[in-house]
Amino acid sequence: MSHDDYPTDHPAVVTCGLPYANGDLHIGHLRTYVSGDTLARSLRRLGQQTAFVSGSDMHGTPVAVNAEKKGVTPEEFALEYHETYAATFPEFGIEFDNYGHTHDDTNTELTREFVREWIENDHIYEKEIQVAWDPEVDQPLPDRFVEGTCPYCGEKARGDECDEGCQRHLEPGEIEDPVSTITGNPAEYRAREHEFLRLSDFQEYLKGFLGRLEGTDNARNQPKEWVEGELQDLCITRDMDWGIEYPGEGKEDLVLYVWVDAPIEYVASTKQYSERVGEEVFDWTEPWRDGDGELIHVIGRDIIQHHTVFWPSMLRGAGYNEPRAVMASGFVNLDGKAFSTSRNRAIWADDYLAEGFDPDLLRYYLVTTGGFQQDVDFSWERFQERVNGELVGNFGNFVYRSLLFAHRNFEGTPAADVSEEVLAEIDDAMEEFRDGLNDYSLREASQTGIRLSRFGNEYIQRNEPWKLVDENPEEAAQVIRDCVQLAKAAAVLLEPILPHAAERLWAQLEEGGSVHGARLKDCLDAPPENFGEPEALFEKVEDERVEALNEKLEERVDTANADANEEETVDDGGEDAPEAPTGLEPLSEDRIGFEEFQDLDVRVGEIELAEGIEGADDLARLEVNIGVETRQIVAGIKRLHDLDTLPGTRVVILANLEPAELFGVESNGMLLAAGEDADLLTTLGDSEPGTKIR
Ligand code: B3M
Ligand code: ZN
Repeated sequence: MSHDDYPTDHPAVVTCGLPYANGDLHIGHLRTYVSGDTLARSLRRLGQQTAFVSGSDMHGTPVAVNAEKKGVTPEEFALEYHETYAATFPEFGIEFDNYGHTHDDTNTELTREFVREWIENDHIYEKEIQVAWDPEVDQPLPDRFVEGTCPYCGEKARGDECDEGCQRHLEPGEIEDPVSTITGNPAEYRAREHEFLRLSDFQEYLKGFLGRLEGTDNARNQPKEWVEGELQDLCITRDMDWGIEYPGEGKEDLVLYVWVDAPIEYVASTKQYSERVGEEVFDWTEPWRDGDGELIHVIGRDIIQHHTVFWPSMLRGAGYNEPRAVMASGFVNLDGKAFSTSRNRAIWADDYLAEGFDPDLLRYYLVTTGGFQQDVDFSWERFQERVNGELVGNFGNFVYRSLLFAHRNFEGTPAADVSEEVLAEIDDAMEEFRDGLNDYSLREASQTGIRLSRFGNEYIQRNEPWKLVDENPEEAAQVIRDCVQLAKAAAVLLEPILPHAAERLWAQLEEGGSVHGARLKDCLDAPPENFGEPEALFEKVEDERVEALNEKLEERVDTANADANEEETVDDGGEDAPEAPTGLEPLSEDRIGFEEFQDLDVRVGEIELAEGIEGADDLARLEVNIGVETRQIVAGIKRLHDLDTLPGTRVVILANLEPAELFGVESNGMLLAAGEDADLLTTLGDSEPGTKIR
């Protein structure tokens, strides 16, 4: 079966993977949501009826573990993040038709209905399995409460996912060398009864499904190997309090595995949307169950298996429709390295907004830098380059000069017909937009407007209307008429990716209605006869700004590093990785010789002066007397210690560390301190400053 091209006559649902409500949003998260939003807006542009939905993922150990660390209930913890996410998305122009959460009544009821359907259709069985157990606290260790080694690729893994290696889902009991993340003890095993969804019932179906599935290649190809081999059944229950209770008789002590109720939120969220706008406007049952429709999932590439193996089986087992497409994006890296949220090495959504940047700039960067499946590298330099080159220099420059010329010389759109050449150019762009979308290439679709404005700039250069106004006013009118049309077409084509800028341009053209409701064919509609003086659409990002942003980032990372030791925790681009057991780093396997230790020149020092570094949130400048001399040392302790009380304190210094510059101040040595609070090391007796430590 092959699908009709977009736009189809049936309603579409675009969903985005649900963010775990367990930490702050960074631009790695935003890549999925900006892409989903751009896709939904683009489909509407084509005239496809589209609902765009998502919600917060409230359950499971990703939330429970972090709530426990913070000492609050998972519900309280998750709800707070849910509220923050719901408020943050619109700030980036990510406008869900409905944004719910997995703990609300709609999802709770619908999830239990799904499970009842599976039971009724005989896809569920019960089995005794060995679950990881922490003997010290005497409790089961589901999912992220246990860490160990992936049995498939040998990488370090979490209880239910090989997040740093092959990205596979792991079933309870599969992980090797399990260690409790609560106490750090090796886990033991206990026998427990659990419920399973028999995935083997769907094996043949899944092979056919993958053949029909549209979207990105990775989503089709990666799961092939899994469905060709033996499919393991999915344990759908957990020994936990936090989650949706299993609906079967006498099973009240079990909750559903988070990956059961999470994707069902896609359906529940659409249902809430229908209930709000009325079924005559959008009937959720049509795409999801009773009729036809297009279900498109936008996700990160780490959760392909969940969306192409588990989810279609879950849908089919309950009599629901299957997804038409899965678009799985790469991650966002920072200067070539994965984000590390625990190291504060990330660009946070809030920080970006606090800088006062136009959200469209980031949208543009995230969607058009590199292919969808590739990881995208973020650096402020590249951000500046893309913004200044393409948005300011190309698109912004073209519309500004066109509209200004039109306003000054014609008080708006000159009375003339659009030339054949320009009409053909716009037609091509519209076609490429449609094709790009049908290929699931948001980058292609989004670049069409940019290409039009590049053409427009050349067109102006070539025709030199500033000369024509005097020499041949009619021809000048023609050229400018063409340019105003190109500008309007660019607004229509770029609205999905640059909704705010498109809105500004629409207002400058004094167009009626909203650019958000425009259709592709409006690219060819005549703009208003009169409009006022335009303003620049974008601001240039200056070099000094980039320098300052880099310094801020460096400072944050330095501070975080100063608090932690050398082990690199790499985050999965999603939520924070759980801390090592008991919060302690595992002991280093690598022994060093005494000579190597002797290479370290560690000395007693006495702080003579401690002051905050202006403009740096966390850094302090210290002068430390180490007997032979007084050293200037920069340390990330500004917020952790009362600096005024420090002079006179004896501390321990690594004296032969290479000098480094932190926030413009040279640091000549390192202050030794323990833990995240930077507990300063000192001496028990009264060794004099300069005494060597051995
Ligand atoms: N909450 C986040 C992730 O693993 C997870 C997605 C659920 S989508 C149904 O990326
Ligand atoms: Zn693995």
